[in-house]
Amino acid sequence: FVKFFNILRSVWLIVGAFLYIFVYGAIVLLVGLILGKERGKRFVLKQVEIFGRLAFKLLGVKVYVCGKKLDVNTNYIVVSNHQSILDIPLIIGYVGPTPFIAKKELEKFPMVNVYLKYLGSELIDRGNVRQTATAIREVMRKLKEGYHFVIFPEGTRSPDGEVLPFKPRSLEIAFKAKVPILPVAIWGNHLVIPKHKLIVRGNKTGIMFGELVHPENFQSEEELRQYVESVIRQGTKRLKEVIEN
Ligand code: DD9
Repeated sequence: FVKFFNILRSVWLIVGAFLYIFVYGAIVLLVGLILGKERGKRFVLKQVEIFGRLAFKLLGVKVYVCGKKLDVNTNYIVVSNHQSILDIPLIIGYVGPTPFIAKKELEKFPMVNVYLKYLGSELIDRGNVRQTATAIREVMRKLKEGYHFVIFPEGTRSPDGEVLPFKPRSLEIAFKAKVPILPVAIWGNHLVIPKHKLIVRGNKTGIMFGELVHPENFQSEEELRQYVESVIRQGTKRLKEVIEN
């Protein structure tokens, strides 16, 4: 019976995601345009946040939240481990509709790419040094304007959920810009929708917010990166215990 239920949920994932993201997503953008700049933006961002939370409800997945969510007026960079395509809805739903620093390949996903841009995300072409430098400059500029960003420093989704070593220099932007880091640990999304699969399996996931980390307290990007990586690794272990008990 569980298998049959999961097959139904997997079909629902594809149909539901299409209807929500493409059909409702287009309506939301249109209404946003009609409402005008300020009201329109508020409306669209609210809908994005609602989408993030509703995605889990619609898939029948319970989300455990540990730690305190930050006041959105604080300037920070969210650093999170990466397990599944569900990490994006989890973050926009539970941290807020935040721009991402992500790989350029995400541009290939229709409508998702429109929303990523709408949020102010910067997509980085890792093979293109000039484009990367321009994107990083743009991130720095937006940070000064008070934007938040999300970074997945493992650079890819972990197939078994275990935190992969953070890529060298992945926290350089935070280190150089001296912007506080909000460590976010995710555990469970890889069991719900595993990497490279479009099936739905588990029914529990979790997100944990750590304490803000201040880059100026570290001598180098490497020291900062290792510290944040260990905080997030511990966070995933703690979440695993919470979810399993
Ligand atoms: C109201 C539909 C929102 C679809 C959001 C996709 C978000 C990707 C960042």
